[in-house]
Amino acid sequence: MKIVASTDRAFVSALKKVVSRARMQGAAVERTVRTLLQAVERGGDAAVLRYTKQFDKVALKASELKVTSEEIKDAYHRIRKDEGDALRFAAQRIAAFHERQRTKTWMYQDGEATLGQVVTPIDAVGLYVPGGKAVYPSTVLMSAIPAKVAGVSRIVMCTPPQKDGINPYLLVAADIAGVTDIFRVGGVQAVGALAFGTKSIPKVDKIVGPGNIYVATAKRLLYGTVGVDMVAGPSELLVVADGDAKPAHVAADLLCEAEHDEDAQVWLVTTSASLAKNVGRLLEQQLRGLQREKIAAKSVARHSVAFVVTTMDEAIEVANQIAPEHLTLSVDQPFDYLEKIRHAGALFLGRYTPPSVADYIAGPNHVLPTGGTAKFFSALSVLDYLKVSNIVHYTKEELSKVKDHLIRFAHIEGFDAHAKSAQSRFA
Ligand code: HSO
Repeated sequence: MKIVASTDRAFVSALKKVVSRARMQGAAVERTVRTLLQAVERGGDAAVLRYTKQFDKVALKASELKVTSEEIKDAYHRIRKDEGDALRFAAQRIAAFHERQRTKTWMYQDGEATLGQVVTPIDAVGLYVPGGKAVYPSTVLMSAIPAKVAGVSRIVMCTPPQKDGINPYLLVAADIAGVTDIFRVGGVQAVGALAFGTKSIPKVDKIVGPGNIYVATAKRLLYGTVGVDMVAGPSELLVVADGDAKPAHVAADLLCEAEHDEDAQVWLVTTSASLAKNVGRLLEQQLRGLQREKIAAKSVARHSVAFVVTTMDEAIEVANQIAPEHLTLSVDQPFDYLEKIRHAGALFLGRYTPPSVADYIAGPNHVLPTGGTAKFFSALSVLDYLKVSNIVHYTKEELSKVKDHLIRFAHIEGFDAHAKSAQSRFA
């Protein structure tokens, strides 16, 4: 791990590099994705099947795209009971947390009118579930349960076909979470099918979920045709730690995110130079023997940085500039700093909150903004699956009281018809 102190000349440029870390983009990728989306829009199932054969090397018929209820039942037999219990425990925690996010319909009468907002769920959503280097049943729960809590009636999941069938944990998680339809289709063809609809795959109103650069680009290009959630990139963790933090715990936490992806980014900001040194040493030690050692080692070698600063306020300023996906605050009184932290997808407070507890079983959502987008995006939530319609009601007396302002405003904009729509009621 590279260590830079705020007294070093290299500090500013090292921090700048992290702050302006690359977001997923690319003109060539965009051209390819546009072509594929157009083909799916025009060709429907035939195009989906053609690309599934070309990219996933799996030849399917249209009738095989949908996962059957027998396959889902069978998945329960392919996992152990204690594993099923862990999925159910997580699901119940996630549901309980997200229940609290539900917003309500409200109305008020202020003597001038009756006004309010009616909250309704989106009718149909599509969840994209990647099937590549790692499978994430936890992400199925995190994406589907808030939709269920919001009251979405059709929750469609798409995941790439695998030669040996779909991972049973994904199917069980989808079933527990209340997913209504599962299709074995991935990549741009899945995103296109969900956006446009095909004979076999229903059109949805919003597409949610992480994916590779092609999937992310497809979602970005379809923004407006359908709703999309945030564009999430490789995982990130920033640990802010004082000198009393345990280096072994900090190193272990950093590896939680590093093991996701070679492009995952982990950083430490600390007031203790010796902590930084020890964490660097332990990272190398703890890496050894991990199942995903190669991936974690590449992530650490390529991206990890420890910033050594002089005060906790400085540490938090660095954190706010980085706006990380995950921020761990390893200090004794973490709540004292809460007001100062402005940009982070999720905050893990204190010495006993490893990122992994929130990845799986704490309850809050782990689909979080990355790449510094925590400055304007939020964690996935029930609100992503709801929409709001404004309510306006005037009686004759109420309208009569305010109509002159309305008419004047309409004339300011040169809109006669607007003025007359109010005047005509009093002619
Ligand atoms: N850290 C990931 C979520 C995850 N971790 C799933 C393990 N499985 C992004 O928040």
